[in-house]
Parts: sequence; structure tokens; C-alpha cells
Amino acid sequence: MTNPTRRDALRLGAALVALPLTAAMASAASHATAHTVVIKGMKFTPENLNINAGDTVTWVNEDNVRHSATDLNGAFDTGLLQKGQSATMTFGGAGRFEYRCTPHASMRGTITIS
Ligand SMILES: [Cu+2]
Repeated sequence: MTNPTRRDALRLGAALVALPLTAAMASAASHATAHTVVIKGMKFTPENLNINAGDTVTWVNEDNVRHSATDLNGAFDTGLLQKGQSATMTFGGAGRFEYRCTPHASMRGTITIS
């Protein structure tokens, strides 16, 4: 599967593979949809995202300051992304995840997988 995101995402993606949440379901991969959450103006857009199991979510930071997308319960963490950097996660199962930006506690978002 060719990853359409930029090189930074591939590198970060590799680092995230060890997280249990990224256990992608191979059977769903061919039907997977790639979603993007833009981080700009100190907020996540869309703030609340509904996806299907097996889909990927790429967070792209377009702000001049560093941001992260960090699950409140530790399920995933993109780490700090500089301007222009992105990180991609694959969500394997149903559930709902609330996340925040580590340096900016008021920046919140959710991913709901069905
Ligand atoms: Cu932030």
C-alpha cells in the first residue's frame, strides 16, 4: 500500500507501529479511507471525526508552533509535530478516543471508529 503522505509521516508512522492501537486489520486495509486532521489556529479541524475501522488518520501541523495529538488514555501519541510535519495512525477497531495537544491542554479532539 502506497502511503500518500509526506516523508515525515512515513518515518513517524514507523515509530508508531509498536503501539497496540495501530494493529491494522489487513482485511480492511484495501477499503480503508485516509482522513486528514489539520492543526491550524490552535485547533484540530475537524475536531470530531467519525471513521471506519481500518481507516487512517493523518494529523498535519500548519501552525508555526509545535503541536501533538495525544490520546488522553495513552492509546496513541503523534509526538510533537513541527510546522509542515504530519503523523499517520491506523485505527483497527471500534471505539472512541479523546485526544489533546500536549503543550496546549485546551486543544481537544475526538476520533470515533465504527
Ligand atoms: Cu498545541
